[in-house]
Amino acid sequence: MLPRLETFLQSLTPNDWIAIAIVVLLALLVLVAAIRIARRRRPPPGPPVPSAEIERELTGGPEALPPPSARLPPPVPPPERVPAPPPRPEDLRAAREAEEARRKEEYRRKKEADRLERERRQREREEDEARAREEAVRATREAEEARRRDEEERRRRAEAEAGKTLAAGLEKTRGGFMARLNALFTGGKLVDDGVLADLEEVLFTADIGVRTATRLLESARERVRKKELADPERLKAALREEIARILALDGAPAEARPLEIGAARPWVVMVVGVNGSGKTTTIGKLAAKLQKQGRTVLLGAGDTFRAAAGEQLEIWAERVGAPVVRGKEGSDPASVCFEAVQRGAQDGVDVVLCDTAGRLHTKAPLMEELKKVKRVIAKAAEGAPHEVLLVLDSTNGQNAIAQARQFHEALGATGIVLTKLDGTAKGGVVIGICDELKIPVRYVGVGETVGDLKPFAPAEFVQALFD
Ligand SMILES: Nc1nc2c(ncn2[C@@H]2O[C@H](COP(=O)(O)OP(=O)(O)OP(=O)(O)O)[C@@H](O)[C@H]2O)c(=O)[nH]1
Ligand SMILES: [Mg+2]
Repeated sequence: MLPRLETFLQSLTPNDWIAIAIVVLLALLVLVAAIRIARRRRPPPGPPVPSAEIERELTGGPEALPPPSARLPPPVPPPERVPAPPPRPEDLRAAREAEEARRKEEYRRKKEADRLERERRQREREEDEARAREEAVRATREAEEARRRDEEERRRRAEAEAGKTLAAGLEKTRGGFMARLNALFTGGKLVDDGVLADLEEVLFTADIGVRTATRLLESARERVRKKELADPERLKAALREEIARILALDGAPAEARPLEIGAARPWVVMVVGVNGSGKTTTIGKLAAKLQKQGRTVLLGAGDTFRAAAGEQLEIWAERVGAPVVRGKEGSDPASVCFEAVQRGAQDGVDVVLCDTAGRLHTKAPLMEELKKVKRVIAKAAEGAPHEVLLVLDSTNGQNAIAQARQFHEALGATGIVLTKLDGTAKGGVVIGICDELKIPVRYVGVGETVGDLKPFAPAEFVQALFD
């Protein structure tokens, strides 16, 4: 074999060798080109290939991989473009119809959605309107209720301010003593001894006091005897006249004589009476009245017997907006009144109303204590007290007359307030008081509210009793 190869090699001409060299060179070039193509088509990077392996691949080592052309998948030829066949007219029509149907459906759905939305909005609007209507109805109802409450409150306040009428306050007396008196004069019966005996009984049980009852009866008897009054109506008129005369203190004007505020400042009013007769309440009502007339008022809490008395006066003071001078519980009532008058003078107040106790905690008798208060007040301001107002509870009937006498003797009352006429049938007591004491009744109390203190006008009083 070798000798043959030798002879073959020797037989080669230089041109053959050149040809062989060219062939080898070409082969090498093809190999390099193949490697490059293989690299370009390599799959996405995987785990790094060890450099030794690459070496092997290049050098064609013992485990040389098959040529790259063999390892790589053959390149995918681009899809061959098949020209679409021209659409058929029926397909075109079907597509158009389908598109149209789709649009119609879409339109229908949109319309339906719009309709539902419109309905929803309408419903909401209606609900809103119904709510607004309900709200308006409620607001109107509430406004109406508030208006009615306001009106009721105003009416109540106006009523309280105006108070009961005298006739309403005298309702019980009219139904008691006066009803019995009036009954004597009905039926057209001529006045005889029988009628006079009945009149006597009515008068003596009418809480007007024995003295006054006797006076009225004697006057009636006298006129019947003189044949002046055989007609019961005339007897009634004569009685009415006589009562009016007594209430007007025998000749004084029949108009009201309420508290008069003189020139002195402060004008000091000392209010006295037994416990529970209505002193503190009367002071409150009076303060309201005076303030309404434009007077400035100061209250002196001279009832130091119990704390509640001072508090009660303070409540009234607050209600009418008047200042109050208070002492400690148990302190000397005279010194509290003194301080009140002094404060009134310093502050330029028009009227000082001094409350006093109806019962005392000291051993001193009430009258002595009140006399002392009066004396001390006199030291605080010249001429004071300018009025000693005696408050009498009409429900006490004839006892009120006895009290009036006692207080008047001790303190020299200058005016009387007869309270609680609304709660008693013993209103006739006022006739006895006027007849016996000849002190003007300034006011009558016909209830507990601020307007229930009425100036006492004899003519009006008689009318309220008889008519
Ligand atoms: N119905 C009615 N009650 C009245 C009247 N005046 C006073 N009262 C009531 O009588 C009660 C006693 O009244 P007060 O003012 O506390 O009597 P007071 O004289 O100050 O009594 P003391 O402080 O205890 O001495 C209270 O409940 C008042 O509301 C009136 O004219 N009519
Ligand atoms: Mg009191």
